[in-house]
Amino acid sequence: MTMRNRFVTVEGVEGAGKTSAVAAIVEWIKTTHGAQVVSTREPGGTALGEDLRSILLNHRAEGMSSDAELLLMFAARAEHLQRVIKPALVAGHWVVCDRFTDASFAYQGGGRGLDLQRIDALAQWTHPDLAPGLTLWLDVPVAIGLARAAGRSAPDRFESEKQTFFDAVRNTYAQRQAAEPARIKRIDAEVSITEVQSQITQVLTEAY
Ligand code: Z5A
Repeated sequence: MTMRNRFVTVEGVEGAGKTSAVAAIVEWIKTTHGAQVVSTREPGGTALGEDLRSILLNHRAEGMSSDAELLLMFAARAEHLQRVIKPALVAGHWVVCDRFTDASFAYQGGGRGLDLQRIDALAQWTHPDLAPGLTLWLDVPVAIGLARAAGRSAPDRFESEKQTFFDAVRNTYAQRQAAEPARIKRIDAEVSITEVQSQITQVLTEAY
């Protein structure tokens, strides 16, 4: 088996539990490998990326075209890769990222219905030489995720989408997991946080 890189990403629909998963992964890396970990997120992770995140998540009276949304996601990603992700990996650190390119396939491809080949072209453009070593897909039925996330704060532009949008997002994650089972590991995220964390630990232990 080829050695995995130290770039770990976490994916899932809204309310899947990515926040506590990222914390558990960071803790596992520090305890098990005693290594430095950069914990980051997309869209975001840089000053420009966080500005783009606000633009992407805030409601806009005139809406946003799906192409503009996709390109802004990849603009944020290009900055993130160059300023944060690649330098950290080159320095031998681990990088744990809350969402990455799989989210563009799931949301802009599955959710918005954009051509997956066009998304792949952008992925090849921005990171032809880098893919996550491991991706943890926290899989939860959409209704449960939405119920967990409800009432946190006023819904942003994505959170205001309908259940059918998130069903398409979830289906796309499932297709990607089926196509790349060695990289993308499904975690049953419907169970308690403790049980989710023990699955995560098991996957990490097997992978690294
Ligand atoms: N997006 C995109 O479209 N294309 C892209 O390329 C990228 C992103 C990179 C922002 O992402 C939006 O950007 C996102 C997709 C889009 N929009 N949506 N939806 P984000 O990841 O920052 O935003 P988010 O998906 O809204 O994150 P989230 O709702 O915070 O999800 P989460 O991190 O998975 O949820 P959580 O905060 O960890 O958990 C939610 C609640 O559930 C919380 O109260 C927990 O305590 C609780 N919870 C968690 N796990 C459990 C379990 N196992 N049992 C019971 N309760 C639980």
